[in-house]
Amino acid sequence: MITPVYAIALGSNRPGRHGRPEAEIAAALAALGGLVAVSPVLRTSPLGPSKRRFANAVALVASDETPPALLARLKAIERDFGRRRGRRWDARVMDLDIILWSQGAWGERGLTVPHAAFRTRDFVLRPLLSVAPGWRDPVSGLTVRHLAARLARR
Ligand code: PH2
Ligand code: MG
Ligand code: MG
Repeated sequence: MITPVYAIALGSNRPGRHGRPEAEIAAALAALGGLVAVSPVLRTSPLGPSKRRFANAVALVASDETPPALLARLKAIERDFGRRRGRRWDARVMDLDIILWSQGAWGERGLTVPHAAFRTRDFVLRPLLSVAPGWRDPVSGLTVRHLAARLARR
């Protein structure tokens, strides 16, 4: 059987032990493993209360893990990278979010895949567009290309 693929969004706006946010992203990609494709790393303006700019990227990762199992591994990587608990949307060394799963939608155990907000986030859609333009969102029925064009028009 073909291994399922996840689209994972990476974000960093605090330096950590690997260095600047771009270096944190590179180290997190290595920690993820199973890389099928990686977008360029973009510098983006913060959405929300944090004042520091972000480095953002999207990776396609091949994995047999269920969404909750992958989420637990992502949280462990975030902790290992020095992410602190605290205010929601505070500056963070590493944020790893599950955006899409090739097996479709998941909505159990407090985890929603596709990511509930990815359709309106430029810092997710732009890097996602560069690695998976034809991926169809199972909820809206629209491709990433269509979602990105729609957001750019707003
Ligand atoms: N992540 C957030 C909130 N705001 N802004 C940018 N530019 N990039 C992010 O990754 C980001 C954000 C919460 O996870
Ligand atoms: Mg996030
Ligand atoms: Mg997150």
